[in-house]
Amino acid sequence: MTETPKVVESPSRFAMFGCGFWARFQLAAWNELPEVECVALYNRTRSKAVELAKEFSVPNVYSDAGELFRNEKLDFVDIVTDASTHEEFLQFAASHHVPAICQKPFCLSLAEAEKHCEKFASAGLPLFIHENWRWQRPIRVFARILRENWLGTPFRCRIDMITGFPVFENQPSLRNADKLILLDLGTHILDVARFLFGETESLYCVTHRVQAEIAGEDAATVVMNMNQGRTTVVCNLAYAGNALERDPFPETQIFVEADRGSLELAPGHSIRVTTPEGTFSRCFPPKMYSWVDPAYAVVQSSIVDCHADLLRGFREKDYVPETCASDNLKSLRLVFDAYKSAHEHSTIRY
Ligand code: 89V
Repeated sequence: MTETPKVVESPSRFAMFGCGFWARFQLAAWNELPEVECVALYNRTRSKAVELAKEFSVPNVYSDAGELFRNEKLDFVDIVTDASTHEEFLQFAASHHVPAICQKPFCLSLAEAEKHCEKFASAGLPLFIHENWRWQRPIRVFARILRENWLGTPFRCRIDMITGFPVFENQPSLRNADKLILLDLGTHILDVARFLFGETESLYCVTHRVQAEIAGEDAATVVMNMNQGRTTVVCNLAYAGNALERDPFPETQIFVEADRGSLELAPGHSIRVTTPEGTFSRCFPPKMYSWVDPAYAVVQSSIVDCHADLLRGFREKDYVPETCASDNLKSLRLVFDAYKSAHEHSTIRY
């Protein structure tokens, strides 16, 4: 599937669909970028859109998506609703010939995601996925060090995101999600694994539900063979880290062992390079925008850099953003294959 010609010129007028927990941060992050204007907000419950529109001076509010598309002149849409409604809004965007950004997880099945990729590509419309985790500052630095090859060939990597943070308080729908941690967090972490090591040769996954009162799995371990068979990558995910001495939320911890040394992303955004000569370490904290919640900073700040990359994808003719839909499809495939592996106790080979 090839990426598509660009249709957006700056300044860019967009509408946002969804006014839940993430919408406020999404809008604040758009405000950090020049010549982007949110001209309309949609929410099923109109009052929530009215409230957010007032806070961000957005001129128009809708609870009818068809009406919004008929009335507004848009350069793109930003879909921030939960994944169960992505289908509906992507259909609207495609039929009105409007480029789209869709929040992760892109879709609730791979077939659905593939269908949208094909539909947008054949209409010559850009479709990008808002996958921000790989845009976290410490993860960008980590990837750069790995690529600069200070450490030789990696043979093992552990990526941990284990927390007891009350994620259901901010995002109550996650409590009822029958697919939970792999779809909500695994989309991010498996995408980071691809960002660091490229494509996967095989995958095995085990899942658990630790908290009895939720619908889905809240712990998962995914073991992958990556980097052309050279590196075993283990992703440990849990929203049920109930006995942690220090809860690292929302920091990802990464440890890479290579033939000439090791590289660690440790709590406090500390990057530590260890070779036979000793350990070199430095902290790479996120940029603290006025609107970020300090308890969520490294994640929320990364939204700005993710937006900037997607915007560049709309504005520059030959630029394909890192998290365009056809690339994100590869991360999403790992998520659904992880469910398959856990269900069948089987190894998935590519
Ligand atoms: O960023 C996310 O996708 C959220 C999390 C709880 C990890 O912040 O769901």
